[in-house]
Amino acid sequence: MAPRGDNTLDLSAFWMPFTANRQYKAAPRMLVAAKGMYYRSADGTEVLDGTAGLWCCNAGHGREEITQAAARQLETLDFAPTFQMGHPLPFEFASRLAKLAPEGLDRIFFTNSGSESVDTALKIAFAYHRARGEGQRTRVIGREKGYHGVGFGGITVGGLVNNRRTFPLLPGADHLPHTYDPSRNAFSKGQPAHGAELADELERILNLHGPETVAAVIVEPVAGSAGVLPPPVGYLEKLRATCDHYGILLIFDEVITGFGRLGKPFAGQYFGVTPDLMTTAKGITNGAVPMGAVFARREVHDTFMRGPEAAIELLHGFTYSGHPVACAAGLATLDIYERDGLLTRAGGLAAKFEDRLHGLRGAAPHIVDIRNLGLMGAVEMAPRPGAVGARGYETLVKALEKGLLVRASGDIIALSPPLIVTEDEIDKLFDILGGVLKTID
Ligand code: PXG
Ligand code: PLP
Repeated sequence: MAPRGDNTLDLSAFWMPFTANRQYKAAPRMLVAAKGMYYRSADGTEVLDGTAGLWCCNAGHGREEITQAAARQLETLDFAPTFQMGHPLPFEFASRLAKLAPEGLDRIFFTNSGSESVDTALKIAFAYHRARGEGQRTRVIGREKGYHGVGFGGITVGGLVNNRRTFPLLPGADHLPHTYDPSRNAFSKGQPAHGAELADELERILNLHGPETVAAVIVEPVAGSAGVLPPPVGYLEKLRATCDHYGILLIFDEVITGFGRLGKPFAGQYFGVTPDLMTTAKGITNGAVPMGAVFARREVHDTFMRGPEAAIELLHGFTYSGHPVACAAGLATLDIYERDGLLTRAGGLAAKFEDRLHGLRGAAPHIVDIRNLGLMGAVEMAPRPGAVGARGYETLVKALEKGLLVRASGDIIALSPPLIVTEDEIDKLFDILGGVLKTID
């Protein structure tokens, strides 16, 4: 597929993120436009977006209100500092977000990405304990198979070995075991029945290190990048109870699950488990402008507000924390989410999505597991002997040829369509994917 429909584009200078650069550049796949549920590729093919971009375009593409709001904001106030200065937009946006947030998480720190949100949340956790006179709490606990972005904090608590092994990490971290257990849970619909006891491992880890040395536990309520792993029934509740018992902050990383993916604004609300800190990004602006946010329980925030009033309470922030254009895009995004009921819409589509997803079982060879919750789903294939990831990659390429964008990570195909998806489009998505999977040898 020729980029831009011609061969004049030089691909060499852009060092692509999380990409096999040489493989890609030898056979580039370019998207050049997007509207609603569809991308258009360079050769003019309409491509159904099965992944909301990279899990971020929850209201679909090219939303006029967001475009207009961002353009107007650029004309009115392109940039203004938020360090010891202010402009109205982040105050307005934070107030709006606070109304959607899980009970009590109404203090909001803006970042520019999920990775920045995660590193910000970890820093808040350390500083919070220090402000309370418990500066010895310097450890953080993540989970195997977790993905928390690519900052040093995020890879330290993350649990995907390939993202970690190359780099030095923060000291003192430890990890809960992952909850992937195909021997008991393969082809579970929704939350798996088995594995709540894996949360008891937290107690063991805390006793190994001394619970008074641990600042925070961070997990994705549903692991996304690892290939959609919903939590076992009762698991998150146990983590919450253990953290409460030892005065440890529980952080939910909702970069993917936030903004309606499970049929509630946030996964904490879906599961009825409220964290102390919540990290978000992606859907906060519908993917249109980079932005992230950390939501803090008010008591965590207020702990910082006790020193001298002239002192900066948290020595942390980004040039673009609360960027006017991002806030304008975010406010317009919330208008759409609320007007069109998108933050709860996944609830009404989840059963149809689940039916069609699990209908792939037996319809194609090599499928060893299927998992889903809300409008998140994954199909896992056994690796081809000696070629881990080949089946996943071939599925991605063939699906694209048939006009469907899916996400391949290893031999797992992940799906997370925009929350505007219709039942007919769900049918189309699975018709195409089913046809492709049949051809994968
Ligand atoms: N936390 C979680 C739970 C994420 O899913 C991040 C942090 C980092 O966000 P940024 O904005 O820094 O990328 C993420 C990002 C995939 C995929 O297909 C997942 C992400 C990003 C790109 C691809 O699995 N998640
Ligand atoms: N590096 C240098 C030299 C800087 O001056 C700054 C910000 O002023 C940064 C990094 C951090 O950039 P940002 O605030 O966009 O994260």
